[in-house]
Amino acid sequence: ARATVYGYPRQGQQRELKKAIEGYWKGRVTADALRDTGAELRRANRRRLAEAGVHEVPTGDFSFYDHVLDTTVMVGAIPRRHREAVAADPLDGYFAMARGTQEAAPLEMTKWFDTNYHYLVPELGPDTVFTADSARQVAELAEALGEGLSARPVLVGPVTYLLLAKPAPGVDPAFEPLTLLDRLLPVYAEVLADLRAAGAEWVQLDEPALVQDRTPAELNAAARAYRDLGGLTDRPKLLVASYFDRLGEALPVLAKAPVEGLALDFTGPAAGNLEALAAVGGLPGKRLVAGVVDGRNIWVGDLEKSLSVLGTLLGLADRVDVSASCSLLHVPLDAAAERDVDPQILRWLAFARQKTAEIATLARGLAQGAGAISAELAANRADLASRANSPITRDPAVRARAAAVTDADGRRSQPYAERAAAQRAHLRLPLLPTTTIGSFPQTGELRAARADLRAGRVSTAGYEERIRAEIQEVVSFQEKTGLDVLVHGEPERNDMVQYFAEQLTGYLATQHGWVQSYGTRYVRPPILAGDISRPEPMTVRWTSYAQSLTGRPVKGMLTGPVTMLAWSFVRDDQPLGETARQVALALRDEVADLEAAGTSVIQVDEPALRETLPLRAADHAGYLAWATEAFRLTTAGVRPDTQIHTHMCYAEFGDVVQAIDDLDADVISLEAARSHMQIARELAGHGYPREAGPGVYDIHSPRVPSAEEAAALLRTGLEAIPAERLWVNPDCGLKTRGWPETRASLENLVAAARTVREELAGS
Ligand code: THG
Ligand code: ZN
Repeated sequence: ARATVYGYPRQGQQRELKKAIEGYWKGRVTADALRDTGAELRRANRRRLAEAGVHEVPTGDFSFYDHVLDTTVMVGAIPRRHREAVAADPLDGYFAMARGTQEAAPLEMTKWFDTNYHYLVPELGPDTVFTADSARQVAELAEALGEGLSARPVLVGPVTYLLLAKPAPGVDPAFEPLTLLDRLLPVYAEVLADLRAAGAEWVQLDEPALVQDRTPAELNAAARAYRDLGGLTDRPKLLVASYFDRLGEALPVLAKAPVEGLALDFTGPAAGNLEALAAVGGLPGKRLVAGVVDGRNIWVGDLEKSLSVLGTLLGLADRVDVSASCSLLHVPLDAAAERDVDPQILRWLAFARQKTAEIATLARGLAQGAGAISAELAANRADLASRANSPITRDPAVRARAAAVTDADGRRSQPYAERAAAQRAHLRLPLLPTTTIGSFPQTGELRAARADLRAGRVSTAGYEERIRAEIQEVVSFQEKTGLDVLVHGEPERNDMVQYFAEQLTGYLATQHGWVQSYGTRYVRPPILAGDISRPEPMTVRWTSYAQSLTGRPVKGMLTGPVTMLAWSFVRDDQPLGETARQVALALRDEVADLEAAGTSVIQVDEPALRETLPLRAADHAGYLAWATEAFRLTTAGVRPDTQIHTHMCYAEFGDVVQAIDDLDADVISLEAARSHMQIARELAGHGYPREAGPGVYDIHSPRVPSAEEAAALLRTGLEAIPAERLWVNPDCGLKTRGWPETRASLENLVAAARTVREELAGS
């Protein structure tokens, strides 16, 4: 058995890649220097992998921005508006597609399946002409072969590429990119021939789109694709890889295809692949690459359990190799770099480097028997026992409280209609009340103040003085502008998850645990390591301070339990719902403290509610049940006259409208400006009974909407939602905006509300 992986983190231990690329954009780094940095990072990764005992290293997984964009280049599907730039300078043209230029908009970005990585969406149409450009893949293979390594190029497969694409601008929105398959396959054939000529024995084609629910036509397309590619004579051996979930009805399709190997995920929701594989009679005559090490979470795996799965698989294929469930792109580089993590806890953690070692150990155990890895198995057993028996993962008080939760804890004390009347009497807001989503511009000075605090250049008292001054400014601006429900502006918060994670017991922060979010942007997801409790209030001080400055209501601002989980590494030793419940109970106490401190409006943001939806429809109900329970547990303990808000963005919500309804929040604000209030119509169509604020100001660009434009969107909103239940707000928080456009936009937003109120009064 051999050890292999499908991909490795690209950034380097000090995020050298980010620095080089952003330096190149600023003109401080030459193209040659950037290419050298890339080559050096690839060489270092290959060396790491080989030293850890990986027998077959991946190539082509590296990227200066995104591997789907690299595939777009490989198949020549450059959008028309970028062709000139790409022809003039391929590197600058590549970044132009990723980031846009004055003249040409970038490709749209969206989530890579249910990970927190974002890819650039290919734009295709009936006129798309594909042409093969295998240069990058060939060159990166040559680098590895030149070092005497056994290497396997990794490509996004043709079916997944087309299923991830969307109709190009100007193309009929009903156009289905998959209809281009027959045109795309010859291009893949050419790339495969080039890679064979360059010395590839195997090529991996990634088809994660096949783990989603697929129509018979889509499954037929997959069958055709691999019949055609398998039937080529001038090609390397083909390994078709799937990950993130079980293959389901696509498993028999791929098992029958004339390819030499399949790579399957056997972790988490994909564990069902084991039984399904036995049910189709295994993969006689084929190579199976078994993803038994969780490639997207950060826990040390159970080696004995994995070895037993591998043993079962031995009987189901011609040859079994060992890998992670997916590319290691989705985990940080090296747990050993964490200096501030309790050494006890550090033993529970495996980042990319540690996972690679696990894979190599398992391959050795599979090839030579468990006896050959007895020392590793013993150490692993001790690490797992340390985690299972630690007071960190077993806090009796937290467990007792979670076990005592009843349905009543998740129910408001009065039905919506009654509480709405109580809230109206208590808050006395005008028709079409105006508000913002929570954050105000995070200026360079604020970030510098935080850096100064961390570095000890400023005292805590000095820092807090600075935060209070900022809150004062934000509150006075909102009063002057005439907003109705104010916010404190969140100047004290870095990231909306990290801020809370730092204050909750059981949560762990990392120093170097960067994971690519998109392009040169990274996040450092905190780790839900133990049972969660809240030693003291987290936000009350700042909200109360803001409230002390004004007679208007100030909204309390919290990040909801589902988003806390979605943007963290989660526990794998208990169901997600249980972790969500613990987080919810901690947040419930914060809600109670805010209310007790005189906060009448409390917003609990859940931007990740939609994006966390499982890949398979069969799993949706189970997810939505714990997700809504956690939100309700967070919010339902308040008085009837306390108004609960929530906010969602980043997604189309059409398929979770019922879940949004089930949250039973009094008011929801949603991203809507770019889709011209589509969500307002969807809520109305569903019969949504509560208040809503579909955004009338698109905060994703510095453009200032005119008052007339915002008023027009409001009038559109009024066609779906009656005035008594319509709020006026931007699409999302203002953290990334500058002050000048924020000022002008909010003034226009308030003017629009006033205009439409007058129209309503006069009609
Ligand atoms: N917080 C967390 N996860 C997220 C988002 C978030 N996932 C989804 C989405 N939002 C991702 N969006 C971004 C936006 C900006 C950046 C990263 C992800 C970013 N990162 C800085 C960088 O790489 O330079 C580093 C920021 C830092 O210092 O922490 O700009 O809002 N948790
Ligand atoms: Zn938002």
